[in-house]
Amino acid sequence: MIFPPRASRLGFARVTAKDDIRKEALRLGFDAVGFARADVPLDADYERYRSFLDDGKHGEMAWLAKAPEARRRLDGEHVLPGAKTVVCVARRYGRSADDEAADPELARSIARYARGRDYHNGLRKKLRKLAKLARALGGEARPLCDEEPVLERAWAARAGLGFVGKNGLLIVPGVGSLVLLGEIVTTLPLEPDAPIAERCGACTRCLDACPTNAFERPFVLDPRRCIAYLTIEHRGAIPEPLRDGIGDRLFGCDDCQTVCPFNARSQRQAHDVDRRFEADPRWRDVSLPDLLALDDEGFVRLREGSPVGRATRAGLARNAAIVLGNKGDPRALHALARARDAHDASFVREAAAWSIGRIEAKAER
Ligand code: B12
Ligand code: SF4
Ligand code: SF4
Repeated sequence: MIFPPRASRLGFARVTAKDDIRKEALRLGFDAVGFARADVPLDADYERYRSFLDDGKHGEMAWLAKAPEARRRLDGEHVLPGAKTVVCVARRYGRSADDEAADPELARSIARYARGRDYHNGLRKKLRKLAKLARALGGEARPLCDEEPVLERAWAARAGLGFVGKNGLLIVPGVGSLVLLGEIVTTLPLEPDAPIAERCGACTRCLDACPTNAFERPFVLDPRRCIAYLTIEHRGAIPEPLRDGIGDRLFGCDDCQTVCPFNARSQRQAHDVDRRFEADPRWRDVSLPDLLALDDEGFVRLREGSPVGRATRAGLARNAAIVLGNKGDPRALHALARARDAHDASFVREAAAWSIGRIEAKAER
């Protein structure tokens, strides 16, 4: 349903509330905006999410099992009483291939979304402004960004913001999948946009490129094999058969997006990307052996304003040990031996011993 026409805030054009919100979202710097009905539950996606949990695919991400109903419905006590519309937005973080090639070496082993400053604060600020406008237009509104139990991709797909590709990511036509999603849920009844048909065709590049074979089949990921899960969310030892596939990835992974033709096209074009996504210059001064030996004070400095703190101090040391082992450089042996003998986390000591074994075996060969 279209909200009744009304005079714009400037008073010289008659526009709808939906147009006002769309324009404001674009003015705030979002790259795409879509509108979905919030009062029709996400039944098919909810069923997929339930079987995901039943199969234990959430691994150690216990928080994914909390408040399941909120994932199906955004109204009532779940997110916002009387919710009628979800306004879904996407913010691009993928920079041009030339810009990324100039990033410090260590930054290039960090997933693109996490190389710069933590995106949450910037995104939340913009979403709060959008929610303020929805309130000024007469509705209640609540901004959401990664902090609520919401199936963000499923809502974004319903809102026609893009389509879910075989790599499971939301792909925005003309922009690609290197985007972060956010929403505002509002009681304003705004006309929904039509979903976009999936456009992968016969392509299977993402499935073929995944270094740890994390896709069970097209569209269906087993997070427990995904490098993003293993290096960021998983606490403890990383299963040995998956270590090789981690290669030089220290934090997160972008392979199933790097190979996607929808991103290649968009990375060739010049884009206005928030400076907060540029690689943090601090990565020039940090090495993998530094991460192995990080103490609490050093970790606090490193995580300041950076998303990498989510992996925890010991998690970063574990990841650094595995990357050093995969690189096979004997110059790392001294730092690895120190970590094997003295690190306070047993799984870091074990990862360092594993890496030493790999480097020595390589040297013998
Ligand atoms: C937990 C989580 C993870 C976990 C698990 C991911 C997973 N696939 O379940 C891990 C740590 C592995 C992860 C990895 C990454 N993540 Co993550 N993650 C989340 C989080 C917090 C919840 C996802 C969730 O609920 N998963 C449970 C499953 C069941 O739901 P789902 O993945 O959303 O899938 C639904 C829809 O895709 C839908 N669907 C729609 N159409 C179709 C069609 C078919 C045929 C099928 C089968 C399903 C389907 O079905 C599913 C159930 O509803 C979301 C934020 C959020 N609140 O949604 C971010 C989010 C999905 N992650 C994001 C990002 C950026 C990443 C990484 C790229 C980070 C990185 N570079 O390392 C990788 C990408 C890995 C990948 N190929 O998916 C972005 C994705 C943006 C985008 N363009 O899609 C999100 C939306 C965060 C954000 N606010 O921007 N992530
Ligand atoms: S993020 Fe990396 S490990 Fe995870 S599914 Fe994509 S390619 Fe595989
Ligand atoms: S790489 Fe190919 S199959 Fe995978 S998401 Fe992109 S277009 Fe779809």
